[in-house]
Amino acid sequence: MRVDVLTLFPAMFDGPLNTSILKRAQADGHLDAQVHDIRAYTTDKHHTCDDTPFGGGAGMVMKIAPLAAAIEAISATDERPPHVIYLTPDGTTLTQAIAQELRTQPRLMLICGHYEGIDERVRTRYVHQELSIGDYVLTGGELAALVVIDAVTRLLDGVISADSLAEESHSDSLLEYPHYTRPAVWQEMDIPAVLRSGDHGAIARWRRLQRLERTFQRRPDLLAHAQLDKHDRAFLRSLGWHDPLWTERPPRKHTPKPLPEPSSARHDTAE
Ligand code: 6GU
Repeated sequence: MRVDVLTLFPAMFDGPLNTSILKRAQADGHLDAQVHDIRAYTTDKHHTCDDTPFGGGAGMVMKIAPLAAAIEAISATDERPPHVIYLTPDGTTLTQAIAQELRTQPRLMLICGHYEGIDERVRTRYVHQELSIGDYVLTGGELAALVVIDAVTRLLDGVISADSLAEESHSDSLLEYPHYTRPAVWQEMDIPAVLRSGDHGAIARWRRLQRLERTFQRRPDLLAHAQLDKHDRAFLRSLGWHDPLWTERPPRKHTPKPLPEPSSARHDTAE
């Protein structure tokens, strides 16, 4: 996947893109990340990228010309048209499902806003999708763009083992089970005995129940989207969960149907 980032602060990407999995994904050819300085697309001698808002008000707005020139010039460097995303606190909140959708795009272009935002006409003309990373305000879109790059890159084929992705939090709307490694006893704290039993069936059942219990305790809202079988549901009900599919019916009373009248009786009163 190719990702072009448009920013006024390219240095913010240096550390994250050159560390750990994002670094390896690029070295292995899964990710081609290119960070572009919007200021390089200005034409005035002061390299102006912002201006005061029409109508007045606080703060500055990112000018249309440098951004539009950057979007068009960078788009044209590859025959694949990019899926253009603007990072903004008023966008759709990023979820694992959105990351899964973005993973299928051959090319993304991430536009990072600063100041009070960008000229609305850039959004109207060029932007396909607007994303936020949560309900709080950052100084700009750069950290959000890095969050998108990280969440999507780890889903690209070959970047992370399929096993690691299978049971992680949010992949199936359940949180993860707790993990332990050696030593088995640390400062008198033991690990759950079942994990040392060698009984793989029992371990899998324990982990499933841990995932269900954690999700119920910490993020009960997620349970509405999870695939739950009847055993999962019974366990969650035992914890106090209100099962939307469970209706406690009073035992049905057996009321015998009245016997049909003899046909002769009906014929007799027919006229
Ligand atoms: Cl995408 N940008 C800014 N400036 N703040 C944010 C955000 C984005 N997402 C959450 N807060």
